Parts: sequence; structure tokens; C-alpha cells
Amino acid sequence: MRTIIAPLAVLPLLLGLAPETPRAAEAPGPGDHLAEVLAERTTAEGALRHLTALQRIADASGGHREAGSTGHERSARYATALLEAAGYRVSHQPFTFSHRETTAERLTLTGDGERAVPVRALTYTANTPPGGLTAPLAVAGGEGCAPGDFAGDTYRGRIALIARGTCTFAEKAAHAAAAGAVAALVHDNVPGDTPFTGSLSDPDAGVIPVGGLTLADGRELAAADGATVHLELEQLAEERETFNVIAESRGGDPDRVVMAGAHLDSVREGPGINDNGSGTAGVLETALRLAEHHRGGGATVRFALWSAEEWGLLGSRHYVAGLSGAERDTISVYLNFDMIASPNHALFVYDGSEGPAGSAAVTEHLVTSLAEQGLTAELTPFGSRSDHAPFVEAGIAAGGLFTGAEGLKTEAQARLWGGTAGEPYDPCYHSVCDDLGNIGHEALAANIRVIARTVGRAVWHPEALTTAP
Ligand code: DPN
Ligand code: ZN
Repeated sequence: MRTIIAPLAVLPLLLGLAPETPRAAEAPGPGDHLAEVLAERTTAEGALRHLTALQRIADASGGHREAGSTGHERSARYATALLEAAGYRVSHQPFTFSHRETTAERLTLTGDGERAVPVRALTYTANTPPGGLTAPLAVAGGEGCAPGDFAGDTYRGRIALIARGTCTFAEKAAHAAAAGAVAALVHDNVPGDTPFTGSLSDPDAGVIPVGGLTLADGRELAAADGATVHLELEQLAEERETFNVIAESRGGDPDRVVMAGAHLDSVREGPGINDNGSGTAGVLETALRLAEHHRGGGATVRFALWSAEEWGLLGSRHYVAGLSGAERDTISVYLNFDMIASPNHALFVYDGSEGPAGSAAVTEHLVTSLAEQGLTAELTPFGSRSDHAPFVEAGIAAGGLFTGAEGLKTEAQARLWGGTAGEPYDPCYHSVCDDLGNIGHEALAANIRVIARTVGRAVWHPEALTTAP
């Protein structure tokens, strides 16, 4: 067990005032019992069986499980079969999305030091004209997140060179385009051998061609400010169909629905075992154990395995957009699990303090649940990078766990959770090595316990989860 460095939220727990401790005269309710049983029985070993299955599926499906692919479909069939056998009412919710496939990505520094520079087209980039375009580079100020970072007439007709960080790629591209730039190149802000893969997150955001570079190449090109480059970026667009998997418990109160979700799709670059086989396995294993130990009554529990998260949260957006006002009002809480077993893990809990009513309480419950295992959580802003975002925007109380993606672990975090400072939480994020070897077992075990306990509690006391402990 680790030393407990208590954030304020767990102080009541340390003082023996935790909500989980039955008050003197009160017998533990059925919720407490179910939560304890589920926390015991829902294990990393159980989750690993699902992760192994997802790895096999990816191996047999071209190495990935991206939305609209055989790999995703087989993953969905795997989960559906288990959920149906466990007694859930399972439905598939179809939707179409604009799939992109890169057909050209080339960058050449022209002139004396002529050389090819590795570049990756960002998803939803605009295409360069046939044969590409040739223009001088112009380095953006700051991180290219404000119009002032593209001041004057310097960028007109040029290719803006921008550092990654602080704002979205789409915002950087929009500022560059507004200043008259004909394309944008975003270089990484951490060292790496290959350009990062990124997305503009919105099919309409590709106003100019946008590519990604390594930090080293970005620095070299920045030093050659004004040098002329030739850029060719091309992506084919195609409408494809995919679907969300929704599994609902039978016999629960239809007016009180507890939702837990994870995205099932991977990126095309790899099998997606941490991102997001881990969240999928956590949700699936919790659902299977819940079905074993709970025979109806209490709230309805609805598990969601979203598709096309990697294309801009499309499955969860489609789902939330399709809810009537009355349906939305029945959802007591949405819990999101995206990347819960990063190998160089953080233990992040989304900070609900600025989210919809009830979210701050969810945060406290999740933090407390980690503290009960002797673990210290750190809060991270909701942000807009995973499937909780559409729920938060719709005013539904939300919360969730996250063990980190491309961000770098700090010294303080390494002291708190172990692992390596200065290295990414997930060195295989969105790449081919996000396989079974890319799973942090300690984080998986801790987080799956939190998921099971939280869902177990919420079945009988959904309102307790969104009420301050
Ligand atoms: N949305 C994750 C991905 O699928 O790439 C990464 C992520 C999750 C980032 C949660 C921030 C918070
Ligand atoms: Zn993800």
C-alpha cells in the first residue's frame, strides 16, 4: 500500500466520516453489499480475458479495430454475445460518418539543403492542389492559439509552422487560414522518432491542408524560417456506417438510469488495447459480474460501447443528440472510462466541479473509492477529448477515470504513483504498439475496482452518487 497523501475530498474518510460507513443505527443497505461484492469479484484477471480477445480480433482484422472495420464489428459481436448471454437487452445503434484515408503525405525542403521531411496528414485536413503546393515557411508566434500569433501580412500565401499544445489543431489551423496561410504544419512539443497522428476532430475544420511533424524537424524548419517547401497532403473521404452497442439491465426503474460507457473503436494505427480496450474491458467485466450478483430492482443500468470516438466522439454525440428531453432527464449519471490502464499511469479523475449539477459529487465518490485502496487521485479537467463531453454539454451529471495519454509524467506524479517521470503516460498512444504488452496491470486493477464499486452503489442509490458525500 502507498502512503496516503489526502486531497481534501478524502479527509472525511480518514476521519471516519465516509459515506460508505453505515451510520451507527443504520444497517448497510442492499447497495453497500452489492458494491462490496462487485468490487471483490470484478478483477483485472477478468478484464484481461477481454483484452486478450480484443488483441486476437485485431490480429485477425488487419491489426486494428477502427470504426467501420471488420475489427470493430468483431469486437462488437464479442461484447454483444457476452452481454446477451448475461441477460442484458442489447441493441446496436447505427450511424454514418465521414471516413478518411490518407493517400499522399509528402514534404520536401527545397533549395541547397534539399531533403524529404516526414509529415503526417491530420485527419480531416484539406487536400493540397493536385501535385502539391510550393510556398515559403512562416513561423507562428506562441503556440498559434490567438490571432495575434499570426500578426501582420507575414503569413499570406505562406505555410504557417506552429508548435503543438494549448489549443486544438483546428483552432491553430483556423487562425493560420484567417491570416492568409495556404497550409499549416504543426510540430510536436515532445521528442519522438515519427510525426504524431492527430485529428482536426471535425470534418468541416479542414479549411487549409494541415500536417504534423516531429519536434526535431519542426525546430530545424523553424530555424530555416522563410525557406521554401513543397507540400502534398491528400485524403479520400467516404461515408461509412458503424454502430454503438447499448446494453440495458432488465427490471430496473426506467426513470432512473445509471450509464457507464467506453469507446470500443481503435485508431487505424494499432489494436487499441489501452485506448480503449481497457475501458471496454472494465465496463464489460463490470456488466457481466453485475448480472451475476444483481437480480433486478433499483435503477436501470445502461452500458454503452461507443463507436467512432476516434473520429470526434461521433457515437456518443449521435446517442445524446437522439435523446428526447424526457429521455435525457431519466439519466441520473454518465460514467466514462477511456484509457484506464496506461503503462506509465496517472490516476486521474475528471474534475466535475465546473460540470453539470451532481458531477462534483461523482468526482468525490471516485476519488474516495481510489483512496479506499490507498491511492491518491489527481483531478483533470473534463475537456472535450472523450465521450463524456456530449453528456456534459447536455447537462447530464458525469464523471470518469483516465490514466493518461501522450502527456508526460511529472516528478511529483512519479513519486506519487511510481513509473517514469519525463516519459509519456502511454508511450504507445495511438500507435501500433498499443497491444497487450501496453497494459499497466496495477492501474487496471485499481480502476476496475472503482468502476465495479461505483456502479454497484449506484444501482440502489443513484442519487447518492450525485449528492456530496
Ligand atoms: N480520447 C482519448 C483517445 O481516444 O484518444 C484520449 C483522452 C481520453 C484524452 C480522455 C483526454 C481524456
Ligand atoms: Zn480513447
